Amino acid sequence: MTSSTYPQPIFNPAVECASREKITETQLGLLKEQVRLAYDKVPWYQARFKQIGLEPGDIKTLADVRLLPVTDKSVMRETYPFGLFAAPLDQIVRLHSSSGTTGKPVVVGYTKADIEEWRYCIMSMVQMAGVIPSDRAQMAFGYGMFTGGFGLHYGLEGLGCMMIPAGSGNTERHLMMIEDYGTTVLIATPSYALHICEVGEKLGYDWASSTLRVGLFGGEPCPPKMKQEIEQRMHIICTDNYGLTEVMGPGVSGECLFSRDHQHIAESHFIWEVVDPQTMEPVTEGGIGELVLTPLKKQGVPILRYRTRDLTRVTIDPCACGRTTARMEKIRHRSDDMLIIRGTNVFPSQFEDVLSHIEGASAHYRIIVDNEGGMDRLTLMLEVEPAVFSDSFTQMDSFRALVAEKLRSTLQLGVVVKLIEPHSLERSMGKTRHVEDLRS
Ligand code: DLL
Repeated sequence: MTSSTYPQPIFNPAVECASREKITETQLGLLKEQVRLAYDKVPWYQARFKQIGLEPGDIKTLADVRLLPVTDKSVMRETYPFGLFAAPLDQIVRLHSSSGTTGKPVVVGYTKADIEEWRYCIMSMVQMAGVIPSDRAQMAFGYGMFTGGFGLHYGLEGLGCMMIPAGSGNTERHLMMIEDYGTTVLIATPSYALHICEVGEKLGYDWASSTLRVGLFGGEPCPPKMKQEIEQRMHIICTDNYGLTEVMGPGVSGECLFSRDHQHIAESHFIWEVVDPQTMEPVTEGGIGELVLTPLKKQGVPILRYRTRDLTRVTIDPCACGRTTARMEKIRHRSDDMLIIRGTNVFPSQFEDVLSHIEGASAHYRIIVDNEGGMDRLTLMLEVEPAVFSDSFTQMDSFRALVAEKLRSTLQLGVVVKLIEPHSLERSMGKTRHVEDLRS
């Protein structure tokens, strides 16, 4: 933390430091309006309400949110492209979408008022990360249907920052811009930030004397080891920011500089629930479960109880920064990225946990799942740190055996470990896919 980053005023203290009672009261008022809007303007919701025998007037307390129908990706696909829109299309000023692994993308539309609310959420989020109006912010997300580029762009510009809309890709040009324009804030996925860091190092760029001081990262998990590595190698503060297209985009939650493994949820705009993904029942307070979000101010596409599939836990304990908003733990995995290997459940984040404790293992790896002779097989392609990569077969083989053994004891499964040269895996400009499942 540097003195130029903190202390930073809280963007809207009346909202971000409100009492729990006030937060609840405000959320309930907004929830009632959203429910009414969804019921009156979206036939899909009205039909669901009737099916389950619910009237908008039945929502009397915040806990009644649990009575509402849930929405998930399959609903978005079923109603593709505009079936969930509440506003007439001539009031929609922007579309964004997110691609899934199968079928049509999810499409969302924003009215002018939605775009304003989104800008507000980003402004308060980036200020929480230590961004100040005099910052120069360089965008490394793409400006396309992905919400990351435009979403963060307008919020940062709204705060008064100098936006540098470089877009994704062309790493050497990014480095040149950081150097020539005195960039202070970089916006990217954490894996692309690490790539920019590595390319810079290779070209002799001196990160210690760079103007860059804050990373606004997100769009994919940023495991603690990766965060630490980026902070140390790039000499910046790396903040993790979360969001998803269906409920808005980035701006749902962000990191303050006091609670580095949590993110404050924008409770002025979202109701959160943490539920057991199997039963949809709330988990016990502070337990891990699936995050379900209900946006509170959407005019274009109101969404009730969106199942994010992201697993986390949420606390409402006070934060040292002074904000009273609930904080969610960093997302480490999704309920739908669980692999079932020979009957055993495996999450990619378990690999990360193991690798983060092995000196010499880099943050770059791929997990390949295939099937040989009817048996599922897990293979880990792991880039090793330059210091470990050597010509000595014995040295490399004992490192490989160590990784395999640690994985076996955590996963209770045998993993074929292949060590590969530093920088040999393809780097992604956007979200990195760590798993390749070749079974289907
Ligand atoms: O990734 C929105 C975003 C853009 C957030 C830029 C932050 C910065 P989608 O493409 O719809 O939207 O993907 C949403 O990405 O459900 C998570 O699984 C994952 N995700 C997003 N941010 C994080 C994060 C954007 N900070 C999906 N940590 C979500 C972990 C994240 N996972």
